[in-house]
Amino acid sequence: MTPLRTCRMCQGSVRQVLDLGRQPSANAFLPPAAVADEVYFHLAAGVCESCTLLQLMDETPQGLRYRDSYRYEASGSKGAQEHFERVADRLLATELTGADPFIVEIGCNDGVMLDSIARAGVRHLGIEPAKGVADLAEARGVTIINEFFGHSSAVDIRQLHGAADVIYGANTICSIADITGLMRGVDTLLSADGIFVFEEPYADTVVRGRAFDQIYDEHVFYFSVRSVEAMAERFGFELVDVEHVAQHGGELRYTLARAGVRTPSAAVLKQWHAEMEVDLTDPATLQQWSAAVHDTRDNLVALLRSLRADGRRVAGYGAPAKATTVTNFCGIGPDLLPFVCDSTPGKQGRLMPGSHIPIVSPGAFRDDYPEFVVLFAWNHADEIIAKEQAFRELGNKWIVYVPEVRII
Ligand code: DWN
Ligand code: ZN
Repeated sequence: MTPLRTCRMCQGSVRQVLDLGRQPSANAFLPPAAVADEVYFHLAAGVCESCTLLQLMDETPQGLRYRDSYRYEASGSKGAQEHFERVADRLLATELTGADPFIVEIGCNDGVMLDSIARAGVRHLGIEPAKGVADLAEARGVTIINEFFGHSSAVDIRQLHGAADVIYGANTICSIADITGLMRGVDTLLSADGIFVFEEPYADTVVRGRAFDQIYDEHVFYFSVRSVEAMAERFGFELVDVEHVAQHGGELRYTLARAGVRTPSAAVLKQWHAEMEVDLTDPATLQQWSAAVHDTRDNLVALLRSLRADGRRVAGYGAPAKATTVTNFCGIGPDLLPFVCDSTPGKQGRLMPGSHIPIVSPGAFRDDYPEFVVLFAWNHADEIIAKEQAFRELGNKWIVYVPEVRII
């Protein structure tokens, strides 16, 4: 029988559509001496038959996800730095223009976006539950509080700082399982004509784009225009703009305002029609998705096994959260990939969650190039391939697996 759960947003019935098996918390990069602290859960995605929201069937507690072992630094790529600078510049030019504007970022990570806001002298507050990255944000001069966002924190912030003109989140709103607490918090904190802007993994990229590795414990939801419209309406808001973003393989940026306050852009209706045409809730589409994801697993494992059997030297590049899903779903451990390299200092010397593949620095990778490298950070492919030109010039090859397994 297909497993079911109650929708976290509308209390409708969520039907399981993809099972990715036993998985650890995706960003829990433990040192070798602490592997006994690894906590596992069941990773599976389902679709709500009422509001269409794609979501996890089970979740890990928030407190467990953002422990000291949380090592992701949002400023870790040139592409991300430029992207967040553009976001800040636009908000400064279009929204933060009043006498004393105020912006709040939910999950500001290492402050990569708020850094530009702080340098412009604009009042801001970052809310970041992961202590390690919150400290990095503070060190670069960003004002932060080290906690989770919810209704009670919104009440406190409003009392201390007043209403926010902009509430912003990037890849963080999808991780707040308590949608009611989130939206009540936004309602409390946002000014009468303010906007709530959030950019998040797009259900269409995950399903039809086959980016199944976006599914991990941090991402409780995979939004779409249809599900965000349902969410907005439920809490007295309206979706007034939608834009495509390409930092993590294909996200959507949603702008919500209080219902009736702003005129929705033409992009909202256009994207809504596009979604109706492909219908991501169609059981046949979802079955094909699950079959394609299992094919990817079989093809990737077969390729790595045959390379190893031929005595080829193989490794991984990047230890993103996405790689946790792939390695654990595929059963890829140090026998198939002896190491991965990653530029994040806080991940080096630690182990990939669950698979326990050691993480080394890119310098160690360059010292002795492997012949084949699985590009786990495939969303940064252009930047990485350009940076590692010498690797390819020597005849070595990259392996990618989204949308399907290929050697490039
Ligand atoms: O949604 C989320 C996004 C925003 O960030 C979070 N839940 C967690 C995280 O996801 P991710 O870990 O999949 O993000 P990235 O940006 O795809 O991670 C890339 C990884 O690759 C980082 O660990 C840094 C590393 N990297 C590298 O070693 N060399 C990246 C580049 C560009 C490089 O040149
Ligand atoms: Zn629902």
